[in-house]
Amino acid sequence: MDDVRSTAELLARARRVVVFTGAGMSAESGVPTFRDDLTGLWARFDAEQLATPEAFHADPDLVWGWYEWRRARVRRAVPNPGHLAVAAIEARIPHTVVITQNVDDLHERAGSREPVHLHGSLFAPRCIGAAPHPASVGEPADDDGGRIPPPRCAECGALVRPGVVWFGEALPGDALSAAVDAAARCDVLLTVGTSGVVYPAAEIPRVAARAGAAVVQVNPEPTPLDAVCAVNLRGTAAQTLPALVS
Ligand code: BJW
Repeated sequence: MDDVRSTAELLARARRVVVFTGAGMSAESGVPTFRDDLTGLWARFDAEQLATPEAFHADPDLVWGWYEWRRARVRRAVPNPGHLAVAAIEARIPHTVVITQNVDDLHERAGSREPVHLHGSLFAPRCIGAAPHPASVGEPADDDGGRIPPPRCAECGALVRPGVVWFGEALPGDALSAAVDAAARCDVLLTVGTSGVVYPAAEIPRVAARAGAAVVQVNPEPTPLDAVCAVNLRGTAAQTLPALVS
């Protein structure tokens, strides 16, 4: 029996499933990954200048402009058959938890109920004031990533920042504990489209494996998670995931 068919059978028997996703999940929707050669964001942009709190303090207009460009790109993207297959898994297996590192909203738009966003969201900007609170901003600028001054918070006048988790920042505590809890209790964890190099998120498949779950990876390339996985399906999300629920 091939690995896709045996994984489909594993899923059909599972009672608690976690789907853990990374940037490769949305690649076939046209949203760039971070670390792929040539097309990855970090091949073209400097993470240190764009994705750290220090970068925002040093040059808020550069950082805000870059995130506005990304927000506009995601708004134009549509969920791919992989996102739809994840929502189908959820519909079939009620105790399914989708945990994503992605800051896009493609799981939600595909019908996933309440994905756990470990690294925040492009659509939840927040104020950097002393008591940080959500902030609303207007329609995204549809430009090429030039400098755009961030808006000021209507409540307290402080700068508004992207609602994502930058390097060196703690993950949202409620999201991380929900993710660890779901991973520790699942029968099957599917890890899809992540390089598995960014911590603490990369611990999630390991938590599931240590607790005895079957961990299955969907990724066209090998990753450090290969060793943790019972099955490695070497294909893309949009091609492989629909075959697991057909
Ligand atoms: C396909 C496909 C297709 C392609 N189908 N697949 C040394 C050792 C260990 C840790 C550290 C260390 N030095 C520093 C750290 C900590 C650091 C870290 O892990 N760094 C490593 C890079 C070394 N982590 C942190 O800083 C975290 N915070 C933290 O540790 O806090 C501690 C703390 C505690 C208490 C108080 C204060 C602090 C925070 C990490 C935040 C990560 N942020 C980013 C940016 C988010 C905002 C934004 O979008 O701009 O999150 S970085 C980026 O990486 C993004 C992603 O969510 C994350 C993971 O990337 P992902 O999703 O795996 O994408 P890629 O591109 O890496 O991989 C894509 C994969 O898809 C590839 O495998 C492809 O093959 C595959 N693929 N097409 C399926 N069609």
